[in-house]
Amino acid sequence: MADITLIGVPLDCGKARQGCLMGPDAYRVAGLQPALEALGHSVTDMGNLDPGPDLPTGGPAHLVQPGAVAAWTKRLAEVGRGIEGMPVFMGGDHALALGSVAGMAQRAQDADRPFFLLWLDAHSDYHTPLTTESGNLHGTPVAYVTGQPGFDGFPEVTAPVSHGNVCMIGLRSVDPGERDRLAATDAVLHDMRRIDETGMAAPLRAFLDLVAAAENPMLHVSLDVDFLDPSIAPAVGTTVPGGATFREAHLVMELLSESGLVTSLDLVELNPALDERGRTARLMVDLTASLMGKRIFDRPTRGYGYAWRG
Ligand code: HAR
Ligand code: MN
Ligand code: MN
Ligand code: MN
Repeated sequence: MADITLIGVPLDCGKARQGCLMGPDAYRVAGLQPALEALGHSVTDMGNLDPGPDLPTGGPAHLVQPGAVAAWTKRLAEVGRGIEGMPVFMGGDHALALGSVAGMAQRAQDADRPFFLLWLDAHSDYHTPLTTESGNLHGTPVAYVTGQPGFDGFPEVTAPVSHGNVCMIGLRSVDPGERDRLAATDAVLHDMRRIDETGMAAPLRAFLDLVAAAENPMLHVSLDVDFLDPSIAPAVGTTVPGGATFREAHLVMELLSESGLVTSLDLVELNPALDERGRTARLMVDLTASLMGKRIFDRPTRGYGYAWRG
């Protein structure tokens, strides 16, 4: 059983549209803590973090609140690096991953463990401040944590994630300004067109095999609400049609659970102001529970064992 720390991250500065600051409380109202405790985990909610004053940053004038994002990045990286057990970063928009991932990668480096990143998202979030057209820094975390230039005034990335240890699943909105740079790396990229052909299981298993082959690995999962199809998860500002279905998303979580490899998690981009009677928040809670061991049956059942890898 895991020692889970819920970290409230009411970060809403990674884009112009407001609402993600309510995310942490929406997860609390939707029962994230009791759902995880019911599975036998010990869960502590450390409340909501405060980033402190903005940091002085540079970069193009159209960047949205770079000083606030930089302050959050510093705070989250410190908290992530220091946490024991498994942190769950309850966002907040995806700009929180600049700090959560940087912190977890640093913790891995401190412990001399290889670090892997699974990015579940419609977007590749590989812009830098120099390539983003929108100026929204929630579109930049993967570039930051892999050590790309252009993040003036942001904390130095002292444990850059290697592209070959990054896997993205769910992609269906990648801007020209990020596509070629990302495709030139050795990151593992599964867009929805490929998922249509292979399903979720084969590419995810291949990545998990890669992770498992490493010595004492750490695996951070960053789950963006818009990974999911908008028909089941409307509470996000950047919906893109053609996302993961209810069953595809659960399968991903169940495979991650069975792998036993996940060491930290982001829940990002939930905008409760856009939700329908809380159903997106509840789905995200249910997916997190599946990632943490919730199953339909808790042991192999007759006729099912042929595919069982638990
Ligand atoms: N690529 C677009 C931009 O930079 C949209 C980025 C949206 N990102 C998120 N997180 N919603 O994935 O503006
Ligand atoms: Mn994202
Ligand atoms: Mn997204
Ligand atoms: Mn690289």
